[in-house]
Amino acid sequence: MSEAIHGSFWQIRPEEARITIIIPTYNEADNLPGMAEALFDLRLPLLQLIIVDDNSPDGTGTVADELAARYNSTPLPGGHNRFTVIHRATKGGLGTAYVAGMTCAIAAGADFIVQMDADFSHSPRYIPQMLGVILATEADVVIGSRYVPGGSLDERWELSRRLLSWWANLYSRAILNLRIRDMTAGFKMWRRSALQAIGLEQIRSNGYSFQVEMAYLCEKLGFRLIEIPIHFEDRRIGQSKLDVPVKLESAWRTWHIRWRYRHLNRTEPQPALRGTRIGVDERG
Ligand SMILES: Nc1nc2c(ncn2[C@@H]2O[C@H](COP(=O)(O)OP(=O)(O)OP(=O)(O)O)[C@@H](O)[C@H]2O)c(=O)[nH]1
Ligand SMILES: [Mg+2]
Repeated sequence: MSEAIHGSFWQIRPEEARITIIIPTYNEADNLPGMAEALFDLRLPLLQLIIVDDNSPDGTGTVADELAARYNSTPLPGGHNRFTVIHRATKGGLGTAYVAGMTCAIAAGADFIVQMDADFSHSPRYIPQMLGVILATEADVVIGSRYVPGGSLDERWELSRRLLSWWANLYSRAILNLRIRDMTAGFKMWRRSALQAIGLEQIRSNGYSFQVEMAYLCEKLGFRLIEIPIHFEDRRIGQSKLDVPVKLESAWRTWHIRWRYRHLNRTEPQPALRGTRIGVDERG
């Protein structure tokens, strides 16, 4: 962790933050160049990007390698690469891809880690705002939320997708007794220490239930979390990977999470941050 983090971390300026973005990809060759450009255009000079590609049939892995060669021709201070590609042999699911990317980011010394989709549903323009919030509030995790006041969904999202998202949130919040509004949010900024406290090696979710398992651990471990509103856009190009096996895993995994962590008692967040949670009702 950088020297600045050891001191009073609200004195870190955003441009000094070692921030790593993790994007899992499966058939995102058409989205990736534009996404990489948008990310490196943010005024965050120490930003690093990790792509975790599962041997995508559309050649996303090759596109990623070409982009890496281009962006790494101007390395960061200290010789760090801006762009890393993790190649996995087969489609292993979103959750395991994130664990691989996050583990790599922590090992490489990232202070802040962002998880997001490749398809522009999560706009890079929110990243400086998330960073500002995490620096100013001492939050452990900032969630880009569709379901707090001010958050919204693309009008092009079909009714069936809206209902599925609404149901998934209600289902997981009720079974796991959680307060987070957007339980399935895939756009989050983590403080390094929070991911280390979770212990990524214990995560069992393969697919989208990864988001729910991580949200559950955040609340149970008493992390200081803030949901900020985002506008969630429909994917720009390509196909959704939300297939039936992934939906089924999400349904049964919620019960598995409840059973697996049944001995974990809820820890309340530090009093300093009480009342600063956005869109989170303070029950109990
Ligand atoms: N490496 C890897 N990436 C995946 C896998 N499944 C999904 N992804 C990526 O994870 C991100 C989220 O998947 P999406 O298909 O966009 O899922 P979604 O956002 O729920 O659905 P749409 O945006 O409607 O397509 C995207 O960047 C995908 O390419 C996987 O098995 N392995
Ligand atoms: Mg998406």
